[in-house]
Order: sequence, then C-alpha cells, then structure tokens
Amino acid sequence: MWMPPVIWCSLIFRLIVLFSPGNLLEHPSKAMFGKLYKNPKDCSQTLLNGEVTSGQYTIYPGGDENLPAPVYCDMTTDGGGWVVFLRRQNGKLDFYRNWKNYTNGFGDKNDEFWLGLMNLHKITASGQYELRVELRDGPETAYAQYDKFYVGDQRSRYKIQIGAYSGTAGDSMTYHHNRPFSTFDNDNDIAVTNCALSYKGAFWYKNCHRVNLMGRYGDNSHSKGINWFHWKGHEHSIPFAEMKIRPVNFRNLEGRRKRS
Ligand SMILES: [Ca+2]
Repeated sequence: MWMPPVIWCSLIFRLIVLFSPGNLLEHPSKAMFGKLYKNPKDCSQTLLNGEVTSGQYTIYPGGDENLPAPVYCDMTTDGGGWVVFLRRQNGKLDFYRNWKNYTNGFGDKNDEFWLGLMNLHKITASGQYELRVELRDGPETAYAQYDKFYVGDQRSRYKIQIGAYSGTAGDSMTYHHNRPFSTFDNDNDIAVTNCALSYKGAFWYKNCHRVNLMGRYGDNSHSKGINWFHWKGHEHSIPFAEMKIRPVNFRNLEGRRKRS
C-alpha cells in the first residue's frame, strides 16, 4: 500500500523514539498506542500524529486539555506543521474590530480569520516559536520568516518579540519588535494619534506601521490597506496574506527524520 513519505518518516521516527535512550519527546510510550500526542498543543504535533492534509484541527494551546481550540493547520508550506493565525484573501470579513474581538479571535478558519491574541500568547509561551508570513499578489509570491516570535500576556497588552529575518518579502516586521497590540478602542502605540483609527486596522503599531496586514481590504490609499512596506510599499493593498507559527526546532526535527 502506498503511503505519503511523511507517514513513513513518522513511523520510522516513532520507532527511533521508542528505542532511543533519551526521551526525545514527552511520552514515547504513546507511540505504541496510536497517536503520539493525545492533546496536540500545536499543528506540529498534529502533523507528527500523522495528519498530513492542511485544514481545520483541534489543538490544546499551552497543553491545557480543558481548553481546546479549533485552528487551521498548514501542513504543506516548508515542511508543514504551522498554526495559521491570520488569513486575508477576499475582503469578505471586516477586520476593523475592537480589543475584545482581537483578544478572542473571529472569522471562519477555512476562509478569512484572526485566531486571537489569547491563544497566540498561550501557544508562543509554551515553547520557542518562529513566524512565517505568506504574501501573494496575482502570480507574485513572497515570504518573510522570523526565527523567534513571542506574544506576551494580557498585562503586557500582548507585546511581541521578533527574532532574525530571512525570506524574500523584505524585513518589515522588525520595526514592530517589542510593541504592544493596539485596536481603535485600546491605543497602545507611541504615535500622538490613534494608529488603528487612522489606518483602519489593528496591529502591534509603533509610530505607526511598516506592516498593516489587518488593514482595509483592497484600499490602496496611503497606509490604510493590507501593507507590507518592504515588498509593496504603503500604497498597495496585498490581496492575499497569511501569518503562521510553529516550533523553531521543528525544521531540525524534520531533518533528523529525513536523515534517519
Ligand atoms: Ca497613540
């Protein structure tokens, strides 16, 4: 019977884990009884459970088995295992929303959505995570990756920490390093104005932005649309954008699995 290579790798990997002297994973014994992770805390664990198709899955942010969260897992991009936390693709959904909405999340996981700051904090506080941003404009594509991404707790107003950049879209996110989140009803930016109000979005605004991925769909007026400054400037709204996270060591784990 034909099986996708990732399944084979997963099976071989489980055997290696079973007979390895050190506990590479938390519960190697589970490998003998079906799923490796009973309560996957992110999409990388869902992938290691053998789910190789992108789509909606239940994860347990922070490993809390009492608080399941439906998420969209990207299982194909650069080895997969990504929790997608933002998607813009058609302008059907209004992203000009208040603090409560951005805290809890909104939208349809199979279409446009925002996962929510509370879950972003819980996931990124449970390990070392990397960020990947996917951008598309007709036939053109670009990406930006950051080797660290951490969202603080509610008391920090979900302040972000950003690591080193790699990619093709240009480094627009570093400008937002160490900034708390802002919505039109909760101005935490350093501008004398209210950035969320001025630019019709919500973000980790500073004075104000190089990135406005929650801006107004299709609006090409200065700084109000879906902007990634170092790719398309402030006067071009990008038609497709995704933001996603996965554990930073996942790629190495993949490498080990492929070499095994
Ligand atoms: Ca302000």
